[in-house]
Amino acid sequence: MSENFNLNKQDFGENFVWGVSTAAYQIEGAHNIDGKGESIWDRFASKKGAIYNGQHGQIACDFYKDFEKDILLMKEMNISNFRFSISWTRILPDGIGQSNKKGIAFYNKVIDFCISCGITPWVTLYHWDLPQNLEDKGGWTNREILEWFKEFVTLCASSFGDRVKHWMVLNEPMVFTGAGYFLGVHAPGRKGLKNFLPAIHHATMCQAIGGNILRESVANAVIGTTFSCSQITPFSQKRKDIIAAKKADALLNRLFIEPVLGLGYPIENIKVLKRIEKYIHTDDLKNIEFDFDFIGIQNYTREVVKHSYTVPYLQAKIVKATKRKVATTLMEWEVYPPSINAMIKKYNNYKGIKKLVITENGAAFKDIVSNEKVNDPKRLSYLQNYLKEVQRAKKDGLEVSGYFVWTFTDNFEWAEGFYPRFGLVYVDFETQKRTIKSSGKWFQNFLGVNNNNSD
Ligand code: GCO
Repeated sequence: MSENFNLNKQDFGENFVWGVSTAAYQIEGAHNIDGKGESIWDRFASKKGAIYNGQHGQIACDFYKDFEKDILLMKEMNISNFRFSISWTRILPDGIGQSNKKGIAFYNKVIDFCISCGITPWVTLYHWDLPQNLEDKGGWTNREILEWFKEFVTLCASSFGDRVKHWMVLNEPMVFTGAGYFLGVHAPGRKGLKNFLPAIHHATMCQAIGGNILRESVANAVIGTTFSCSQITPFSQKRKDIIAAKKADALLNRLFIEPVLGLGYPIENIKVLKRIEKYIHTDDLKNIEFDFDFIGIQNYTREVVKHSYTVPYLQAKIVKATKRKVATTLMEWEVYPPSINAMIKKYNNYKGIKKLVITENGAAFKDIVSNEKVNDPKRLSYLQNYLKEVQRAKKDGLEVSGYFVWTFTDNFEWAEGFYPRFGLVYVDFETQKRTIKSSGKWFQNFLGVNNNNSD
């Protein structure tokens, strides 16, 4: 178990990639500056009751204005890989058609500044901020998104591909389709299977579409895409709970990766998924496959799952960590380091995956500034214990090539607003002042042992 050995950077190997992850809407602010168009998150955040305390990302961390300050701080903290996303409406205000020079110039400045600081940019194409204009035409439920997405990716590849070599096509399709098009708790706030199923299929198609465009147009591209994943434990050893856990695993962990690998959708485990066939055109299941250079997995917690007659379609429900009385983060997610190890194992078992990178892991806890310091022992031990599990996977000979902390600075945590702070660096959102937390200082020292870069 994690306690039995010390964390040792050397054990991860010289080529292991260390970094931090962010997303455009969560940090940039400048929501309507320099020609940026409206995204579904701009619109959603303006709806009453959608976000905690009526908050929004109009300013967020002000990264748009002050990106140099944060990138310099990254450099100071020995962080050599920076994952960020491109805001679609900053470079294509209506999602399609006329591009916006100022938006493209912004990302060029960010990329060039990273490179001048010795930091490798890792770009996520889509981190949830769909153009509102495209949502008005049906968004992810409209098959035309395949064409819209092509246009967006082509512009990104031609604008940034000469310097950006590390790409991720989508961020967590399960979350943006599930929370955004089934539960309605994230933008665009739509609900039900009739939205969810087409959104799933089109997002899965876009993974491959994006991959193919990057492959054709960016020389020496290292192409990935990312998935949320959590270890699923059945509540009891009763047959019903075991079946419920299998269904949850199929939905939360397998739905988006398996079609890419040519394994199709996990319809056997989730009967209602059969209805997705309505949206599948001839050749789709062939065109949905793509040979990614790496798969990004994002793990925070595990879920305990139990049978339930009342949950439609799945007959399975999550037994909340708070109910189980286990240690949790501010998101009420269980702190459970073995989950990351189990996920590394799980994804290692797929034949078609060449490389795995942990593209997100981290925790929100209550932070208090005192004497210009933020002492955050819970986050520190969370990160250390999860990292030990990554190290253990490495020692066991499993493939895992990198680790990105979610996240660099505290930022806008979607429907939860600014309340959950995930950063290595504290942000005072009134003054935009940054204070490196003790976890951040620890990470800085850990990375400083001997500097390395991405491959
Ligand atoms: C995610 C997102 C992040 C979240 C983080 C914490 O991929 O879910 O990338 O935007 O902020 O996961 O919830």
